[in-house]
Amino acid sequence: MLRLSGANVPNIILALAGKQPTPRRASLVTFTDPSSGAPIDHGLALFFPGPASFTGEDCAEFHMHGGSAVVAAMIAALARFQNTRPAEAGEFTRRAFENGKLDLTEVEGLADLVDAETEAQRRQALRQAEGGLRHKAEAWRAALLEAAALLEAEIDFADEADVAPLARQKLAGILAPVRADLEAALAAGRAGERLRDGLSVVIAGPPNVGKSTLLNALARRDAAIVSALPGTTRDAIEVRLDLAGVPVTLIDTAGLRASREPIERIGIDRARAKAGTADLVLWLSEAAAPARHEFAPPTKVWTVLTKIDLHPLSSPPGDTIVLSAATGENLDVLVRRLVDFAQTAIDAGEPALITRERHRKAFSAAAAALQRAETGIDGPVELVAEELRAAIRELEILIGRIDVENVLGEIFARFCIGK
Ligand SMILES: Nc1nc2c(ncn2[C@@H]2O[C@H](COP(=O)(O)OP(=O)(O)OP(=O)(O)O)[C@@H](O)[C@H]2O)c(=O)[nH]1
Ligand SMILES: [Mg+2]
Repeated sequence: MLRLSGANVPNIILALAGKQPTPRRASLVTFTDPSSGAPIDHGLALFFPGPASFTGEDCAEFHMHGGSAVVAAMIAALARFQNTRPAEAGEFTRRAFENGKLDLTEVEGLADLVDAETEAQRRQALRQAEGGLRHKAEAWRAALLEAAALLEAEIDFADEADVAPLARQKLAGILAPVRADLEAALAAGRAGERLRDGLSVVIAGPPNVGKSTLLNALARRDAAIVSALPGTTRDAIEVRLDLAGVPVTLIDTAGLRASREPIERIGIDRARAKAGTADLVLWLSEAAAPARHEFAPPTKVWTVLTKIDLHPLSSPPGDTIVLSAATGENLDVLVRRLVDFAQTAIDAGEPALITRERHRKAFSAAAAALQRAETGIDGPVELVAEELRAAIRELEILIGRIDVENVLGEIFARFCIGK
């Protein structure tokens, strides 16, 4: 499918498809090369007149048979029109943003929807792409603008003594609920960001205990080399898992031991670094030779004893997990606990509003400004007004009304061409 946007679209449809299709209806047409009059293909043409289109401009879609020669002929025909060029990555979405069809949080939601790997990610992204965050932010902004208007009235009528106390009371009644909403979203923790980014679980332990065997068993494929030689794994090996809708990166690492071998030592350093930033470390050692781990809080560590087919344990200590990656015994116990862990990590009670660090910054700066406004509410009116303006400004940065240039490039570059 070829997608077009811009003022030239009606001319191009007419020239290539021979007619102007009814808006938003698929029409069967013969695509023709305007320079030679020769047919290129039969297909469907759709016309979406602006401003009621995705980008807000006139848009078209040409659905053709997907052979590369067909597409090349269509692109060659298009290239002969003036002021027509291939889109850049994310350019359709960028135009939609610039034409006010989407706000910045909806653009981010759309980017996340395109990237979503799991059901839970898809639901979160769709909610945001449909304006879940935008509508809240706009409601807060409207309330704060109303509060600002009350303050303006007070500044204007400063000599009429009865305006002030009433207005201040009303003002506090507007600010407090907005701040409460912002703080509730902040208090929900990083669940939204965690779901967006996924969790990382590192498999660590001494050499030869079955780390790579466990990774392969959980990934259900031979992602890592397994051998009876200690020190087989050097580089960190990552596989993506979908644990009940939560994306999890499972990372197999080099066995930790004192080694003189320079390459192995690099691998061991990497293993420690990965474990240090992981959401969870699975510390593996053999049931026949349990080993202590070396990690300190806040690193979260689960102890796993392996190869219980060789060394059955009747009563494993505490909440130690005992399993055999080779026979699969108790693998289901580990998977259940991992699913619980993943779900707890992303469960904020209700759908998360904050899905990026950028949102978190805006929320906490706005909440802090409102807090200062409330504290000083009986003080000089100009100071209260200043804090209110700061809070409004943060919400406007959030929805992309102001101060967006520095984030736009980064966001749109991550879209693919045609989006
Ligand atoms: N019997 C038995 N053998 C296992 C089990 N898990 C792994 N092994 C064997 O133990 C040896 C080492 O397994 P790996 O998965 O390569 O161990 P590793 O911890 O990744 O080792 P390094 O990468 O060297 O640190 C291989 O011969 C595996 O077949 C198990 O649960 N039971
Ligand atoms: Mg290994």
